Amino acid sequence: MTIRPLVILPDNQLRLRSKPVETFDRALEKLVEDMFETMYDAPGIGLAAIQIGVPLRVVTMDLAPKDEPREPRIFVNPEIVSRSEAFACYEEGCLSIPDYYEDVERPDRVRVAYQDMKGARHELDADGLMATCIQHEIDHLNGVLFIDHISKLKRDRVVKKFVKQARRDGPAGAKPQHEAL
Ligand code: GNR
Ligand code: NI
Repeated sequence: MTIRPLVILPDNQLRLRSKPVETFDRALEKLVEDMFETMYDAPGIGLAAIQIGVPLRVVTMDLAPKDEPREPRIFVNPEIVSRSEAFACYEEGCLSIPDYYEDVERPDRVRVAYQDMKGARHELDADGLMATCIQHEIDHLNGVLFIDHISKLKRDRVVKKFVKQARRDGPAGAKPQHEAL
């Protein structure tokens, strides 16, 4: 198991449409293990594979409160099959847009179809934080970020800030991982 570097705004990988998983093999298990290790380390409540640079339709999630037993969930090829008419507002954040939080409105409840690690099909009704999180993650699989759901003024401001930061940091890999080296 490996903690993998997170893909951060404005990296164009975040705009890719991830491909469906077709083979439920050991490589998929390894990907999911790395996703959980990276997500728990961050820490985050959800992760899409593209956030570690893998353009496959795989999502990990754990909504258990800190200090409670872990409740790891895996969604392979998740799809929203129905949405409530009612909307709810949650303050969202994203591991690919560190330290930025903003209110986002989304359908309050969704029904999600997905596959498990063996390829078996399931459906799940999600509400509350789970509904917010699974919609945020499915957006990632389609190259959509939560800042796409906020005002253009706020979005432009946060993108500009991350573009500047990326210029200061230089191209990824141009620098040793540890400043001391
Ligand atoms: O850790 C995360 N918290 C969060 C809070 C509110 C709404 C969505 C999320 S998902 C986020 C992790 C992440 O970036 N997943 O893609
Ligand atoms: Ni995110």
